[in-house]
Order: sequence, then C-alpha cells, then structure tokens
Amino acid sequence: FGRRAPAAKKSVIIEMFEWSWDSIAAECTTFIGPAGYGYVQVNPPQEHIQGDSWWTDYQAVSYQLTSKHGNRDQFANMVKTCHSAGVGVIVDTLWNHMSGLDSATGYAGSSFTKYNYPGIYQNQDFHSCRHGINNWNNATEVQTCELAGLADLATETEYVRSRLAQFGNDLLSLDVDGLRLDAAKHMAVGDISNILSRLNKNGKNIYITQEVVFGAGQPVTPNEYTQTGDVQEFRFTDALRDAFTHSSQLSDLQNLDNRGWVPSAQANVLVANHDTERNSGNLNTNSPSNIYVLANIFALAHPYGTPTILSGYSFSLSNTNAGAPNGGAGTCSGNGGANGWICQHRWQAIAGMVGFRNAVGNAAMTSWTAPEGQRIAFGRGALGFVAINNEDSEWSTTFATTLPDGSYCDVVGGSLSNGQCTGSTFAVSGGSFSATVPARGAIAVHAGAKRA
Ligand code: LM2
Ligand code: CA
Repeated sequence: FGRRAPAAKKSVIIEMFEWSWDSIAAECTTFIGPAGYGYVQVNPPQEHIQGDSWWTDYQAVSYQLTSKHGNRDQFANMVKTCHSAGVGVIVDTLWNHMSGLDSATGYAGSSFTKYNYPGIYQNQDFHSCRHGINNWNNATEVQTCELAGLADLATETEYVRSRLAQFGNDLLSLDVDGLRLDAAKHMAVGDISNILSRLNKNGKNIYITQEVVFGAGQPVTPNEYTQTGDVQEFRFTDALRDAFTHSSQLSDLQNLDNRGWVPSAQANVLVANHDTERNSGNLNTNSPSNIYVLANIFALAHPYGTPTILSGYSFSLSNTNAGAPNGGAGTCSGNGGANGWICQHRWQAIAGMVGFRNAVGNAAMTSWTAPEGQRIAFGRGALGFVAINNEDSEWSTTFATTLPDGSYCDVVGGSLSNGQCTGSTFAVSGGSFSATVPARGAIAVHAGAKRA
C-alpha cells in the first residue's frame, strides 16, 4: 500500500500551502500540469476551528469538507481539474487528533467541546492521557498523550478506526490520489495499517506519505513506518540545511542511502515545509546567498527519495501564525508570485529542475565530483548533469560526463524554447563540457532540453 510505481515519471509533489481549492484548480491548468509536476499536496479539507491563523486547519471539528479553502464541490472540482491537467492530488489528513480548544464553533457551524464532537466522537474515543507530551523518550506518551494539546484519538479502538476510515473513504470517493498522514509519529504504526486496510482503493495506487519527524535517540522512528507507506525524512532536510549553511560539507552528500535513513524508494524529501520554514535557523525563502534555491536544486537532482517542493506565502519570523494573503486565493505572475504569494513552484530554477527530474527518472548517479567541500557535480547516466557551486566565487572548469554529445540548454537559468536556449548553452563533446558555474549558483542540463 502506498508505494508509487518506482519508474513513475512526474513524481514531484508541490505542497500548495494554504492555497484555496479554486486557486489550486486554476494553477493546475495554467502552470503545474504543463510544467510536469506529478502531484499537489493540499491542506486539510475538513471543518476546522475559526480564526485568522493558518494552523486552524489542523484543529478538526467535523469531517464535513467545508473549510476556509472551499467547500465540497470546490474540492471535487479541484481534483477533477488537476486530473485533467495530469496532476494528482494528495490530501493532508488528520487522523491523530481533533481540536484542542475547550469549546468553540467550527468553520461550518458545528459546535463542540474538547472530547465531545457531536455525532462523531465522545469522551471514550480519546486517550486517557489528557495532557501534552512531556517525555519524548516514552513511545506511549508520544502516541497517546496530546500533541500541542490536541484531543488525541484512541486510534486502537474499533469505532475510531472505522470512523477515520470512513473519512478517508469519503476523500477517496472524490478520487484523490494520496494522503499525507499528519502527525503519523503520534499514531502507532499498527493503528495506521489497520485504518489503511479499510480504505476502498478501487484498484488505484494511493500514495501514502507520513509525517514522522526524526528525533535523536527517540523510540518512535521514521523507519518503523515504511511498512505503511513513504515517510518524510527530516534527516535529509537537516543535512541539506547544515551543508548549504556551511556547517557541514556538500561533498558529503553523495550517498544518502547508507546512513540509516529510510530507504530511498520510501523517502519523501523536502528542503522545507510549512513547519520547518517557520523555525528560525532552517532554510526558507529568506535564507541568504541563494541557498534555498540551491538546496531545492540539489533535492531535485539527487536520486535519493521523492521530492516535495513547498509553495507558500511571505511571512515574518516575528509572526509565524499569520494566515494566507489575498483571502487564501493563491496567485502567481510569470516566474514568481503575486499578492503576497511566493510561487516557488514557478521559479525558473525549480521548474527547470522538475523537467530535469522527469527526464532522468531512475537513472543512477554517475560522474560524481567534488573538488572542494562546497562544489559538487554529478550526472544521471546519459540523461542529465548538474553542478552546484555553494561558494562566493565563480567555478570555471571542464566536467567529464556520461552524456551523449550535443548542445544542451541550462535549465537553472533558462530553458529550451522554440529550439533555442533562453539561457546558457553547453556543448558536450567527447563526453566533456566546459562551464562557469556562477557564485552561489548552479547549472543543469538534461536530455529533454537539448538543442536540435
Ligand atoms: C503537524 N504535523 O504533524 C503539522 O504539520 C503542524 O503544522 C501542526 O501544528 C501539528 N502537526 C498538528 O496537526 C500546527 C501548528 C501548531 C498549532 C496546531 C494546531 O504548528 O502551532 O497549535 O497546528 O492548530 C495551536 C497553537 C498551540 C495550541 C494548539 C491547540 O499554536 O499553542 O496548543 O493550537 O489549541 C495549546
Ligand atoms: Ca496519538
């Protein structure tokens, strides 16, 4: 369950953080489909608490698909429209908890008190540990106490399992393609596998990715969850942050499949998500020296894992609660954002590297070279080659590759358009080509952007 066909082209996921259903539908048609992305990951669609903060989404009140992002019809229309554009939809799904507020009325008008959500769950459906997780070295606490004070569902019980499966099946009935299991670490893997076994997949290969944040020495590990689907491998996120900020070396990132992380075929990797970008010290679009872009280029070029690109909105680290701009309607313009939205998925370098990843598929890494700790280059067989220069001066050299001879367009700074390169062109001859990689920059070429 939950494994994508390994040779799948178009595997790149965009986390469309806080985009409304209508705006995602439009963007699937206008840009996401044509650019070759595989999936959009959308925010939790169920009824949630009211309020201006983005994180109201993560406090479920009922399973009506009425949220600040749109209603059930708009959700269904988004799925259909994205499918028509060749893009699948992965839904951020809350199975671990309900709202943590003492009492309130939800976005669709459902009133509740903590541990009593009328018609859905009552007191007996929640774990008896009714306080926050204090000891992360105790698996029982991590999985049965309250994450951020959120009412923790008794996922080992028959009723809760059947109710969560009913919610999952409602989403699948609208033809969604995958689930991101929020707070998966806080549910026993046996509970997840039981609930998944109740889903009606109708022959479809539903993609499952699970949020299991690695914690050094902790008893609940990402690796446990490979039996129920892909796992978001935050050790990758941390390793890229450390390398691109020069705390460690880029040259150490050649082989990522021998470190005890989840196996490549089940790793979902990201440079940033909506949580990490809000933690100072991590990479986000304000990171200096272009390193956010460089790290995303690395993630899209390296064979380890299935990458997710974040597409969010501007915020200040002094107010990480701020909700989406423009009434939640995502907007982009050209290769960038508009009205407060950033549209990372449209950035030339990122969209260009999605084409790279689609072109190289599963080709193994070849021709790795790292003449300095912060300068690396590698190929993907006969299909692509990338060089990343995380130093403040240009890097001029000749690269030995396994590429067929020809003229290739740089897809980081340009693209192939009407048979011409809009950016640099590199001539591969006898397998080699000469290039100047910009300071804190990168170049990449692939078989899909070769001049005739
Ligand atoms: C996640 N993955 O496991 C999400 O990626 C993350 O964004 C969610 O936290 C978290 N799990 C729960 O689904 C966010 C946000 C929290 C916020 C919760 C619930 O990062 O700050 O917590 O959503 O809305 C908020 C308040 C917190 C309060 C809690 C309960 O910030 O102070 O705790 O609500 O009322 C008493
Ligand atoms: Ca739990």
